[in-house]
Amino acid sequence: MLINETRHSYRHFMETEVSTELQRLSQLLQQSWKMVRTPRMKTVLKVQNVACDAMRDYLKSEDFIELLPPIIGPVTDPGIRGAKQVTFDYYGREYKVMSSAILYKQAAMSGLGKIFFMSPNIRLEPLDSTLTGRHLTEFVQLDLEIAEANYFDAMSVAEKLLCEAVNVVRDSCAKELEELGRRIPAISPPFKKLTYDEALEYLRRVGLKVRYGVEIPWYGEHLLSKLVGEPFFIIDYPRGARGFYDREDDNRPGILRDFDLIYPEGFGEAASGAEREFRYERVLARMRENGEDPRKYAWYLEMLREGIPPSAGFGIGVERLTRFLCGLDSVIEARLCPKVAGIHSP
Ligand code: ASN
Repeated sequence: MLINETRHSYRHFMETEVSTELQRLSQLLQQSWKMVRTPRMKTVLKVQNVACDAMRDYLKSEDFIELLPPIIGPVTDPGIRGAKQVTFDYYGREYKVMSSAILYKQAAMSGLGKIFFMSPNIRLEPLDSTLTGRHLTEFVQLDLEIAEANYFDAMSVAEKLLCEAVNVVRDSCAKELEELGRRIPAISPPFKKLTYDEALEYLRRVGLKVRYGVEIPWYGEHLLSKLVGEPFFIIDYPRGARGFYDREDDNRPGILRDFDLIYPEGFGEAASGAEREFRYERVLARMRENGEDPRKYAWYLEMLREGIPPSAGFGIGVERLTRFLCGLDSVIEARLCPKVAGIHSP
C-alpha cells in the first residue's frame, strides 16, 4: 500500500513538476558514489568528523552516556511533520524503521539519567522537500535526553553544544573552512527565545501568514533564520503542532513546553526538543487526540504506567549542522550517497 501510494505520487510529481533543477539533481545523485572522491566532499566530511567528536567530547564531559541507537521497533515517532514512516514486515508483524528514537530515549534515560545516541533516522519526506537543501530521507541526529530536567535545561545544553561544535571547528579546521570560503558567524549563549506567537507575529509583519496552531513551515523558519541574524529558539508551540510526547504546560493549557533551535543566515532549523509528557493518563489522552492507536504503543504505555522520571531532550541533525558549519547550499553534500524525496539513487 505504502509503496504503491509513493509510486503514484512520484509519477505525478515527475509528470507535472519536473524542472531542470530536479533533473540536474537526479542526474548528480545517480552517481552519488563519485561525490565522495571530490576534494570538496573530503573537506566537508573532515569538518563533520571534528564537529561530531567535539559534541561527543562535550557530552561525555557532562556525564552523558552514549548508547548504540535502536533502528527498528513496533512503533516510532509519529511527530514528523508531514513525512511518512517506513513500515515493514517483521516476522508477521508490522514494524517501523526509526523516524526518531524518542520513545527509546525515554526508556534509556529512565535507567541511565543522561543519554545520547547518534541515531540514523528514515523519514519519507514529501516530494516538495526535494530541492529545499534541508531535507534528506535518510539522516542522522544526535538525539539526547536528560532525566529530571525541564525544557530550559535542555535549551541550555543545546546552546552550549552548538557553541562547542562551532568553536572547536573554528580552531581545528581553519584550513578546511578557508577552502570552503566559509566564515562561521560568532555565536555565544544564551540564545534569544521567541515564543511561537511572537514568531508568527514576526512573520505576519514581513508578509507571511501562518495559521495559528500548525507547525511553522520550513520557508517560514528560513525567513526567520535570515532576519534574526543569530541562532535563536522558538518556544511554546501550541498543542496539536507536535507529537504526544511534548509536555503541555499545566498552567497554560494548550501550550507545549517545547522548542526548535534555528540557525542564522537562512540555514533554518538546527534542533528540536521538549520537556516530556510522562504521565500515563495524559499521554493516552494526547494519543487519542492525535488519532494514534494506543494499542500499537503497548510497551511504551506499560513503561509509563509503571512510571518513569520527568525528562527533557532534543535532537540536532548532523547533516544540517554540517551544512551550517561549512556554509553549504544543500545537505546532500554532507553525507555519503544522500537520499532525497522522490529520487531513486544509490
Ligand atoms: N529528537 C526530537 C526530540 O527529542 C524528536 C524528533 O526528532 N522529532 O524531541
